Amino acid sequence: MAVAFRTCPLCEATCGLALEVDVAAHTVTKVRGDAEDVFSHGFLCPKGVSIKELHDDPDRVRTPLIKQADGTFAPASWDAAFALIAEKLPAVIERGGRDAVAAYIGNPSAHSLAFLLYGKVLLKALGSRNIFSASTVDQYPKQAASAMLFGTGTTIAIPDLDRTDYLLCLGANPLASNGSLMTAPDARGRLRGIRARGGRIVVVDPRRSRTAQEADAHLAIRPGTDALLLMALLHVVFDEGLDALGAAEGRVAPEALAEVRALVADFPPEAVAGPTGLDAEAIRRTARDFATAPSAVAYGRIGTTTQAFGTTASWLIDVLNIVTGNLDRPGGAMFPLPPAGLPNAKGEPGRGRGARFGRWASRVRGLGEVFGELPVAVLAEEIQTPGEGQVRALITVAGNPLLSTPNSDRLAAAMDELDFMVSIDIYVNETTRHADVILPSPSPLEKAHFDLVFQGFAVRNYANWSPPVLARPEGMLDEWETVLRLVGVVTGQGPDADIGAIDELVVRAAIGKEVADPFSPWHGREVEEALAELAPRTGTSRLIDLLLRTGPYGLTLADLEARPHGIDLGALQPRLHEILRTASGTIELAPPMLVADVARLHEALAAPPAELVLVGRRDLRSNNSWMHNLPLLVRGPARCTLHVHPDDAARLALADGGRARIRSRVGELEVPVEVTDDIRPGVVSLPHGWGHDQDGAGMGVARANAGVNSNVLTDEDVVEPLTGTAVLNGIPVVVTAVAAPVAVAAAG
Ligand SMILES: Nc1nc2c(c(=O)[nH]1)N[C@H]1C(S)=C(S)[C@@H](COP(=O)(O)OP(=O)(O)OC[C@H]3O[C@@H](n4cnc5c(=O)[nH]c(N)nc54)[C@H](O)[C@@H]3O)O[C@H]1N2
Ligand SMILES: Nc1nc2c(c(=O)[nH]1)N[C@H]1C(S)=C(S)[C@@H](COP(=O)(O)OP(=O)(O)OC[C@H]3O[C@@H](n4cnc5c(=O)[nH]c(N)nc54)[C@H](O)[C@@H]3O)O[C@H]1N2
Ligand code: SF4
Ligand SMILES: [Mo]
Repeated sequence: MAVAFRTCPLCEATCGLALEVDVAAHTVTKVRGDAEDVFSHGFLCPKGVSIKELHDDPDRVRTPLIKQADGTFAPASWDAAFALIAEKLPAVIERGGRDAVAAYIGNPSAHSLAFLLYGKVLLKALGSRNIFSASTVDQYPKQAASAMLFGTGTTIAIPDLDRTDYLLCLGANPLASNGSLMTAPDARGRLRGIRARGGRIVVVDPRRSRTAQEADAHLAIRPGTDALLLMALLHVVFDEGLDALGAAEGRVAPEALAEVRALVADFPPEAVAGPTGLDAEAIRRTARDFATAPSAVAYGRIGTTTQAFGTTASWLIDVLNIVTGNLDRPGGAMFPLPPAGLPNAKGEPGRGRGARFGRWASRVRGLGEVFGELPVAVLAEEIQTPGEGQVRALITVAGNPLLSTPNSDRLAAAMDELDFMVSIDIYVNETTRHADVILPSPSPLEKAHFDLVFQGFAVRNYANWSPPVLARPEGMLDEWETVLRLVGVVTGQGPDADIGAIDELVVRAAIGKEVADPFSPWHGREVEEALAELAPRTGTSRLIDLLLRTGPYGLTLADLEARPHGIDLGALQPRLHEILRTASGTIELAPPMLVADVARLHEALAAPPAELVLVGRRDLRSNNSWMHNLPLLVRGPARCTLHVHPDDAARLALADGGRARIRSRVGELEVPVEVTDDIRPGVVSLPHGWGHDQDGAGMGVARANAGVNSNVLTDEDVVEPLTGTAVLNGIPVVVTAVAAPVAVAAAG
């Protein structure tokens, strides 16, 4: 039996898989971790194993589907599907202008070569301001803060996990999530490594998460108050003279440092203890330990970004790293150097234009643009509010916004009002059931893979390319071909544009940029000659070859093809001298937008906390909303339960295993209750991505394990003001007991 090696595309950890392939049966028979993978060394999680079930899933969409008059879907040819799209989409643009077509780009697109390389070609061709993505229910606060500090939104300081002596982990649970904005296969092993070499881990989380259970200390913070805690940590660092810029010395303007020092003066531990629910002495001790550790790194994720102070908390995390001398040093927060595509490894080192936000605003609520997108929290109102620029059509790409974005019920109603919707997806699910046309993607085993994004966020520099494990079935388009056919439609070339010609334009433009860039190794070359060097490749592999050749290591795709277990490019190296792209050429330690937001923190000091708030959580065997159709991952006790502290359970008369009604401003749900002291009093937790009981979705296993959709409760009007990112943690809720039914109806 042949064994193929492939990077797992299912989360950010990028583990190497060793797959036993049965070509005749068009499947894999066994999934193991690739022991020789240069980065993951054989690590594998249950999701990686389930890639076989995903490939084999009978519910996975394998042909284009067209919605019939009775609301059901019928299989269709690609030509018929594109003919319908070419009939409907340009007509919407004709009637309502370019902004009338919105696009929503979901999370798996960050793992898809096609969407990474050609997605922006499509969005540019669309020319709509109504571009949305999962990033505004996720990491844009972190990217915005990074862009303000360092100059680009992808210049993210990553924890040097394998060398640090002290990890302060806020609002992240890498033992369940396998790490995010910190690509680190076997996060648990790497965390254990910190303690094994005598280091410390401190977790800040309203729940005693799996990561907190393995830490030296757990600070059970009140949701949404991390920025206050960080201000207090910084207060102690400055107050006790523990500050030292280290590698950042000379790259931070003295006035900016003075400004930060002045800002934190008002936030001594005693002032934040009440609002954060933490002990002032514990805060002081944490600050001292952090600042005096041989190396230390603060790291924050979902719990710090999708909350009321997302951008400000993300900023303060890096400020803490910077003023304790932990930026850009081994064991601290460092900047990866991936083999291809990272903007801070291109162009003139150390200089740039910085980031700009709010170049335009959403039509109805006036929320500002971030990285070329509008916050997805406004999507429903942009569909439902009449007037010029009203959204009348929607394209979704690898996204399930009806389970992922706030106030799902309103968005579902809005989707029903659209004139036309097309989804590129592998399932008929809660979102795509609203589409008029669904265009499938190949299974993950049928397409090439290269982590253009996540190699740039990794705790070690490496390169890895995966060719398709199985050939695409007859007639199935590759994802990039689908995208380019859509480009053809929206640029008026009709349903069967010459995608080879469009691809040629794309690669020529990319080469053109390189030859014009004095800092590119291809500067001054002839376009034709460079193009010939990439032949005979086309599509995604040609563009990756181009990015590798012009990248910092001068690799070629052939080099990677010859190394199926990847190429180790070594531990992270200091890069501060070259990564900055701010207008000043310094680290902008005190960006005006963030300094201004400190006023809100003062208000937060005085605000009375809500009696009961809702937060989310992740479970190792799930992946946002879309892997609940795989038997391997859903078996065992139901996981979509409401975690409630015993004190709250007693107060609210909730019983473990009983049911509760949970209400927010926008919606209500009935949920099973799990009483646990792993959550702090005053906080309840429900995972997102469930609620698979919608008629018209075609996911049998998921339906049998439906759970409830926590985003029925999250509020589209409550966004983090700097990026418009939805506040998904810290939602005020009211929970009441549901009386046990007197007579139990037949189980169904
Ligand atoms: N309350 C709450 N809400 C949250 C979060 C939270 O913590 N709490 N987390 C947020 C975060 S971090 C994220 S990233 C978002 C995710 O939000 P989304 O990206 O909208 O949702 P996913 O659940 O990732 O859905 C992915 C979709 O892509 C499809 N898909 C999978 N693989 C492929 C493929 O190869 N090709 C194509 N074309 N389609 C594919 C799946 O079928 C599914 O429809 O949810 C956010 N929502
Ligand atoms: N198994 C699995 N892995 C995944 C995913 C998945 O759905 N399942 N999703 C992937 C995606 S898209 C992402 S973005 C990453 C996310 O990666 P992580 O951020 O590591 O994911 P979570 O497990 O949601 O951890 C967030 C933690 O924040 C805590 N929290 C909530 N509110 C607050 C708060 O106000 N302050 C603090 N300090 N903590 C708070 C929660 O209790 C939770 O433990 O995971 C990725 N990996
Ligand atoms: S940790 Fe992530 S990348 Fe690794 S096997 Fe699991 S899902 Fe795949
Ligand atoms: Mo995410």
